[in-house]
Amino acid sequence: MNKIFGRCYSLKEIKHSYCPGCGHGIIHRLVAEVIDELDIREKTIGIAPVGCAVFAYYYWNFDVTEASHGRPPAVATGIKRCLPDKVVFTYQGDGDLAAIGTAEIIHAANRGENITTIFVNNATYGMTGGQMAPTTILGQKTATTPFGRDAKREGHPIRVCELLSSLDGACYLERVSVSNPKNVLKAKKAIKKAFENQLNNRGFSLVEVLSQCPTDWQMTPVESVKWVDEVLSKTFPLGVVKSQIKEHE
Ligand SMILES: Cc1ncc(C[n+]2csc(CCOP(=O)(O)OP(=O)(O)O)c2C)c(N)n1
Ligand code: SF4
Repeated sequence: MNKIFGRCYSLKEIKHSYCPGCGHGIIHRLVAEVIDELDIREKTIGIAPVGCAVFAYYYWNFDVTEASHGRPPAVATGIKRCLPDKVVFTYQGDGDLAAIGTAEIIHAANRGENITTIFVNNATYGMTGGQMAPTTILGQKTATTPFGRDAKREGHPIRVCELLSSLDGACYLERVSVSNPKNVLKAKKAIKKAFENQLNNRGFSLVEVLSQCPTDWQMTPVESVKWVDEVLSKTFPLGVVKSQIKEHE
C-alpha cells in the first residue's frame, strides 16, 4: 500500500498550545513540510517571535532560537551573516513584526538580507487578549477598539507586503491565506518559493499569511475562515505583490 500522508519529520510529536481553529498550527505544518521536501532540516535555523507562536521552538524539529519583541529580523541577519550556508527564517505575528519590530523588518528587507520571513497576519494581538494590531481592519472590533477601528482615531491598517515592495532589497513578497484547502496549497507553494529564493541567494523574501484567530475574533472556527475569505482578504488582497525572480531562473 502506498503511504500518501504522514507525520512531518520537521514537526515534533507534541501537542500545540494553539486554540482550536487557529491558523498557526497549519502554518507550522506548511513550514515543516517545505523543510522536509527541500531536505534542509539539518541546516535550517528558525527565529521564533513573541505572541502565540512564542513556543514554536518546542514544536519544530530543527534548530530554532527565540528573539525578543520584534527583533527576529535583526537576529536572523546576524546568524545568516555569520553562517551563510544555513537556511535562516523568521516567523512573526503582526504585533511582533508590524508594531514592535517595524524598524527591524523594514531595514532587513531594505538591506536585501538573504533570509526568509513568514509573517502571520491575524489582524490582532492574539496572545495578549485581542488588542488592535497595525493590521486590524477599519471597523473591526477588538479589545482596544470596542466600537471598531476608526481611521481618524487609530490610523489605517498597514499592508506590510505593499509597504515593503518599494524597497529595492525585497526580492519576493506574496500574500496567501490558510482559510480553505485550495488556499493552504497556494500558501505552501509560496513558502517553498521563499525558501528556494534563499537557497539561490536571491535576497529577502516574505510570505504574509492571513490567519484565523477564532478566540480573539470571538467567532467559531468555521465563522473565522469565512471572515478571512469574505472580509479580511478585501483589505489584504491575496497574490504576489512583488517578485524579482526571472521566469527562467
Ligand atoms: C515591548 C512590548 N510590547 C508589547 C508586549 C506584549 N506582547 C507580548 S506578545 C504580544 C502580542 C503579539 O501579537 P502578534 O505578534 O500579533 O502574535 P499573535 O499572538 O497574534 O500570534 C504583545 C503585545 C511586550 N511583551 N513587550
Ligand atoms: S489567541 Fe488566536 S492566535 Fe493565539 S492561539 Fe488562540 S486562535 Fe491562535
